Amino acid sequence: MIKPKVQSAINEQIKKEEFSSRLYLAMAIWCEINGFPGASKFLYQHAEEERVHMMKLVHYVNERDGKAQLMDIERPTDEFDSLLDLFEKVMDHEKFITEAINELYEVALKEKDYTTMNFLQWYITEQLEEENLFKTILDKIKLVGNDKAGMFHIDKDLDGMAIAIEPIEE
Ligand code: OFO
Repeated sequence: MIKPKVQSAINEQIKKEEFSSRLYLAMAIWCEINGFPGASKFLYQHAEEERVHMMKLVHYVNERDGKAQLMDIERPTDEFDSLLDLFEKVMDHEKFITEAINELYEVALKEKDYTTMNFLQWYITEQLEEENLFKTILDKIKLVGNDKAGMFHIDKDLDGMAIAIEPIEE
C-alpha cells in the first residue's frame, strides 16, 4: 500500500500535469488563431502528451492500492505577446515541473519508497528531454527575431516536430 505522504505528493503532481495539459491547450488555441498552424499542431499534441503524463500517475497510485484524486485547477494564461513570449512561458513552466518532479522524488526518498523512486525515473528522463526540446525551439525563434520568412520556417519546423503520442503503459 502506498504511504499517505507519497500518495498526496503524487496527487499534487497529477494536478500539475493536468494544468500543463490545459496550459498547452490554451497556447495551441492562441497559435491557431494567430497564424501559427504548425506551432498550434505541435502544442495540441503536447497537451495530449501532458495528459498521458497525468494518466500514468493516476494508474500508478491506484495500482499501489491508493486513490488518485483530482483537484480544482486554475485557468491558464491565454494571452501572449508573441511566439517568443509563448515559448519562453513554456520553458519557465517546464523548469517548474522539473523542480516539482525533483521534490516528489525527495518525498519518496524520505519515505524509503523505492518503487516510487524507480517509477519516477521515467519522469526525470522525460523532463530532461522536454527542457532540451524547448530550448532548441526557443533558440531558433530568438535567431530569426522579427523576420517573417524565418518565422514561417519555424512554424513549418514545429509542424514536423509534432510527434505521435506514446501509449499509456499499463
Ligand atoms: Fe511537459 O512534462 Fe509533464 O508536465
